[in-house]
Amino acid sequence: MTSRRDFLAGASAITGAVAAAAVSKVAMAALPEPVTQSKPETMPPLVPNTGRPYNPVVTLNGWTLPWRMNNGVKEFHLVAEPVVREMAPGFKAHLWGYNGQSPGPTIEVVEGDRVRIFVTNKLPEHTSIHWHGQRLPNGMDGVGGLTQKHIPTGKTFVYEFVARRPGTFMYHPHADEMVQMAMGMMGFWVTHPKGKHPLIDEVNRDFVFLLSNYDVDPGAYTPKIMTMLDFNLFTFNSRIFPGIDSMNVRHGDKVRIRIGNLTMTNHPMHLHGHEFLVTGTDGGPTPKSTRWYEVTTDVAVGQMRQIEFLADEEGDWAFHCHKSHHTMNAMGHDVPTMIGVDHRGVAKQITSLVPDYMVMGERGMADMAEMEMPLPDNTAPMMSGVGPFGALEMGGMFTTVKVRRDQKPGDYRNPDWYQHPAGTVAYEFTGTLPAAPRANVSGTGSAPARVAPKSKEVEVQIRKPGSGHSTH
Ligand SMILES: [Cu+2]
Repeated sequence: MTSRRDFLAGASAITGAVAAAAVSKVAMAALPEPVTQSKPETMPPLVPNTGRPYNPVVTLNGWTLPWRMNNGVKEFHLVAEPVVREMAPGFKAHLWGYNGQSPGPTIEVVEGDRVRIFVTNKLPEHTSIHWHGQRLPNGMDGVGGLTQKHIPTGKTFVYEFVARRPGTFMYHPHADEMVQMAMGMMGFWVTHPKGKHPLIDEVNRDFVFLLSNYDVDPGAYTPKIMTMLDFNLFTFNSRIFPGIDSMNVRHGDKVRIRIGNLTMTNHPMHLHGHEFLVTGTDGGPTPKSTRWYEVTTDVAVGQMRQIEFLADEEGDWAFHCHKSHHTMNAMGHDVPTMIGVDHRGVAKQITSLVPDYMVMGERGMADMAEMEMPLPDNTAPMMSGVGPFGALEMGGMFTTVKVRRDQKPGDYRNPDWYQHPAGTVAYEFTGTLPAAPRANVSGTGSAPARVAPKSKEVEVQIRKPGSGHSTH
């Protein structure tokens, strides 16, 4: 949770660095001072104080990289380096990133800007940066070995190009990619339109984040880089719920959320309570004739999507990946399904050998969210987060969009939980339940089944939770 003081301290630290970088003429010939940020809180938008004006974005649990103007060129300094990223309170991962954090800082420029980016490599191996989605000279495309020499450890390379196309982009290494992206090297890039654009609307709030995945064993700190598909942490900007900040907006705001996917699988991103339009991809703004309302949009690997909606329903609205395994934290997947299995006999025998033995999953997994199970030193519970009505039973790629009437324009602070008007929350029915009429339990097919001569019907014995006796 971010206090206002943290917010202001963060904002002035960043703008202070910009001001300092804009002074000395001698310094202009040298590298721009690298700016570092290691706090995991969402930093307020970086309002541009030089160059063309624009409406800045907010990076979820991240920040925007300050620049300096040098003879009309926007100069940035990225430092590729090992970082410690707090993925959620109490859980830190040793990643690789840029300028103190994974993902790296967001870069914001304006269509037509000439951009010069100094990239210093402090990693133990060579690297490069590919500017995903940009129109640029081939030699600036950042593919190690193909369009440039790799950046050796300890060296600084310079990329320079004009941001020709407005839109939603990202950056990441194109050198030992499998390892470097599995370690968290990536960042967001937004090129704002230089004036009114027929396909790019002005919005009140503009949030950005990248999807990434990691495989960190409970108790460990470093991701397993050889994992191909079976990741155990699915993140927004290298954070997992409940470590992901909410997106706080004012009732009636037009909201844009930009998402890029650098994981190993697709993520159907789902918003509750509102419909949105997909207004752009990394290919640029979508033509209006191609837009239709959705509540879920799939973001495939290596894709970016920007969605827009009118936040006109008050409340705390879930926003998450719709793959249910992606809203969970570190867990083993080789657990058998135990629903309906009667453990009682086995549990008694095991308890005599392992006194702390706990029966799991007999009634589903919801108990896990409330279980006070001892965890290894450095990990996150599989699902956690406490809401106003109890355990949220969520982890990973989950957060909320909080829509409030009293959220001031430009205020991104986290309001308290939504106060539901009386009579608008689901409630318990306390009358008597009528006996349920039973339909015929046998199904039918489109053609008669050929029944093997000796087969007989098998029905699984289910013990109802808490009922203590077996029933059909
Ligand atoms: Cu997902």
